[in-house]
Amino acid sequence: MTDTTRSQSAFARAKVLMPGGVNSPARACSSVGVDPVFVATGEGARVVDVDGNSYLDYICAFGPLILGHRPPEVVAAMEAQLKSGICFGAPTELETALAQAVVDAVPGVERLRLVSSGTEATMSALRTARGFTGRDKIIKLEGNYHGHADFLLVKAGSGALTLGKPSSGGVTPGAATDTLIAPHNDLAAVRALFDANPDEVAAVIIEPVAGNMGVVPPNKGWLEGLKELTAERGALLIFDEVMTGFRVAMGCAQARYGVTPDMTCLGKVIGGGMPIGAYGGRADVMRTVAPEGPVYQAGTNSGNPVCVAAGLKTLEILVRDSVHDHLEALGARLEAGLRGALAAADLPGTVQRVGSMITLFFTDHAIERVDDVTPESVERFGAFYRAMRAHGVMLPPSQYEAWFISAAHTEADIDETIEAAKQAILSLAR
Ligand code: KE4
Repeated sequence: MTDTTRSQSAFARAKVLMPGGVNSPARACSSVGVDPVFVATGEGARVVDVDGNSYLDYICAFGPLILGHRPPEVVAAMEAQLKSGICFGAPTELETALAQAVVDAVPGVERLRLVSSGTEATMSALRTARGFTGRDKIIKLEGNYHGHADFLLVKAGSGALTLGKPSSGGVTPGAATDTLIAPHNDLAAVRALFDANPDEVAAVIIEPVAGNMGVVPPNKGWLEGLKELTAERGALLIFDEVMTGFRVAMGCAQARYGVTPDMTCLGKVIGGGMPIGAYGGRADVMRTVAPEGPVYQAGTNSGNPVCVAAGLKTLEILVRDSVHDHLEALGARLEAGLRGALAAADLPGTVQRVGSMITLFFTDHAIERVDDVTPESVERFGAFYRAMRAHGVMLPPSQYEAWFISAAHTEADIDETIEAAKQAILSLAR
């Protein structure tokens, strides 16, 4: 039995001061029937908790740590920047360099604005789309999570779904009134919303590979159909690539699937673990953003040089070391191992993966939309999570999250994970 004495007292103290003892509900472990452990250090593919227990880490900070914990060259780049300054409230050439790297890599981004989180990126992209089109309504897909802006916390995924509150308290009817919802992977339903709201929809925002209801790849024709439909109806197509950006390919999901959106939201990987976000797209659309245009958006830490230095070095390493090829191989190895573990235990399960994002669902059917996830799967995932943590493997604590593999993971780590999964799944099958 893993000793978690110090984590338990740390959790007790934290809960006095912070709601749920966490600074993000996604960390609360509320749906997996166990308390969170408090992390002391991270190195490479591993984290160590305050009781000294070591775990192979597949949270990877929910995506940013594509190179693993404390990659030496990224840490060195941050330390070097610190010798010049932390933040200035004035432009730096570093920001221009990161903007150039994103524009060079991402098909749909001609110009962009750096911000400090994925929430800021999506919120600002949608304000820009509304300013550019002069239209009020937006379409989002059920189970997609785009951060916690009021009008996006409607049928949201990730922690909102995990807590069973996909539409948040405190969001007024007025705030959500222009947010239209369709089931994910359902083009007819999106078309029907356009038909019912002619010339009123500013944008469709979508996770091109959904990661916030677990990993749900796009059905054949889904992305292409949305591109065609939005163009036909005068709306903008926004890919929320906060999670998939530079994770599933250097050109993001839009390059992997060959569908170029009008706008793109980024975060996570482009900050190398530091707070960051970005929104960008067609040059004509981005001219709508202040100070060039009427859509206001600002931020004290936007383009923070230390964050940008970490992100720039991360993107450089992704290319130099062909990291995505390595991640694809590790992802395929883990996927095959999990499928083998389910078959050996004769337990129903579905493994869904895109590159180094992967989720094991305890269902006997594929997951194409959020309603395909069953209460039994959520329950069984909780038991699986607890068993895996007991075997020294740290998964994101929800059936509705993606697991992330980093460049620091090795084949041996993957094989150790598969062995742990075999034991965990066998314990479920009993
Ligand atoms: P942040 O505001 O958390 O930086 O980004 C919001 C966001 C936007 N779009 C997508 C596709 C996202 O996945 C996210 C954030 N992802 C969650 C994990 N599923 C972050 C973890 C958390 O909320 O603590």
